[in-house]
Amino acid sequence: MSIKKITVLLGFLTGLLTGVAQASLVIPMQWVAGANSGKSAGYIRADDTPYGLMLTPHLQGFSQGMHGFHVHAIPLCDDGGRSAGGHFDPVRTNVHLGPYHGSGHLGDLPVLMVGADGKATLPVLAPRLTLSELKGHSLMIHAGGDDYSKNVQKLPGSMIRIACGVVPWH
Ligand SMILES: [Cu+2]
Ligand SMILES: [Zn+2]
Repeated sequence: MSIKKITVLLGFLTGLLTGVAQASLVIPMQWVAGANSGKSAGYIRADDTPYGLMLTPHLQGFSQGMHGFHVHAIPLCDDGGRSAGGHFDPVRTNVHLGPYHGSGHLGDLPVLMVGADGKATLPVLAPRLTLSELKGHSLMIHAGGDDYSKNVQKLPGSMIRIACGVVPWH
């Protein structure tokens, strides 16, 4: 075997091992609405924990209060976030019930809380999700809140997509 082939093989094996060992991902978030569209809104770190998927936001520039937060199905943020599709729902429940209900969208996450300084730094825990399930989808933040119910559309701004991030496959 040539040195070149061995180098390639070692690189592949190292990649495989780090892929297996990896329990954390950083997802860059971008604005998809308003004057800052396409610019960075910060990032979200995702970690597997014994209690579920922990999402730690490092975000700035948001309005104070509660913001709806979901995993959307498609790993795209174009067209004002519309290309991300609907909430990640692998077993087709077709119902929005929030992060703590076993029979709704798997992509329903706990709301993000934004402080008076416009920053979101409080981690949230999604007990039904793992990092491997998050990969290949997108994270979406909405203008308004989320009540973890079928009536979420009635909340002001709950359907408006303001920040989005594509979750890499690895
Ligand atoms: Cu959403
Ligand atoms: Zn949902």
